[in-house]
Amino acid sequence: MTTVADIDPALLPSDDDVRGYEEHGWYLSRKLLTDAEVDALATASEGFYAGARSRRLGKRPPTLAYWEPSHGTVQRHNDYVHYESDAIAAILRKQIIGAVAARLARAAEIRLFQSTLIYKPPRPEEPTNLVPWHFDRHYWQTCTSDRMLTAFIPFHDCGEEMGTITMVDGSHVWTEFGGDDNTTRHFAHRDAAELEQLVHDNAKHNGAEVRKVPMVIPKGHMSFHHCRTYHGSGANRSGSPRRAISLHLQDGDNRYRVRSLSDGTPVTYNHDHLVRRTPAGTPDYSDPEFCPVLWRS
Ligand SMILES: O=C(O)CCC(=O)C(=O)O
Ligand SMILES: [Fe+2]
Repeated sequence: MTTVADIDPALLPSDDDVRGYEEHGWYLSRKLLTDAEVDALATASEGFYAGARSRRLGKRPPTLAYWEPSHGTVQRHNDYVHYESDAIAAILRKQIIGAVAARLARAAEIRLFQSTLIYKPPRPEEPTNLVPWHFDRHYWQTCTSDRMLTAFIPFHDCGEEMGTITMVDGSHVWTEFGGDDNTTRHFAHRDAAELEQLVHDNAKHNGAEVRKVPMVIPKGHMSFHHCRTYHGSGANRSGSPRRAISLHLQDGDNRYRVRSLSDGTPVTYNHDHLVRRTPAGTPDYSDPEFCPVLWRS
């Protein structure tokens, strides 16, 4: 663990940037990774797709996203890539990423929560490339924290033509309207038109407009979004694959909590099938094997 002294302060969000994040629900970082580090992520991801693993998950939890070559030319999602690839984890654990997140969330500690390797093939008509509007807190209902956040880390310059991640500005402060049991279901299993309507209904309910802001991310930079910020992304109209990692982060205070659907069915997160237990017998979201500390100030 390193300390504030080892961090270049020029790479951290300024006080104004932190206020901007609190107002808008997203933040575009400075250049946090060198070109060599970004290239190493791309190379490691190619190895991963070809089958290389440092270790494998002991079991497949029920809603694991896990692309395999037999799935073909669809959009690829691979959860727990920080667990299965040491080469990728080494870069995701770079101190500055956790330090930036800590400032944005005003947290003393940041732990990794999840990481997903993503690949959007350069196929403009590919329907699975579309990421419908959603916010990540819906998938994390068994978490106590409302301060969790995500870093979206492309492996190249990433702009609109590639179908970059797009934020609905300021939507993280909206009061939710029309939330139901379905919100826990991953966007890949939901109707995009219905989710588009839901975002407009929520804006209206809050007397707000839907302002969509595509994150134009230069190589080595990354965008951060609050766990209640609506976001999504469109087609990859460029001639190259859009490669990225979504690095989901939790503040040090985050813990497991019991949640149930309206019919009483317990909500689970994939971690609940993998992580160690706390002395109270609940899933431990600070299990260092799956949720390592990235930053502590
Ligand atoms: O791949 C994208 O464009 C969106 C990824 C996403 O939903 C996230 O980073 O939370
Ligand atoms: Fe997301």
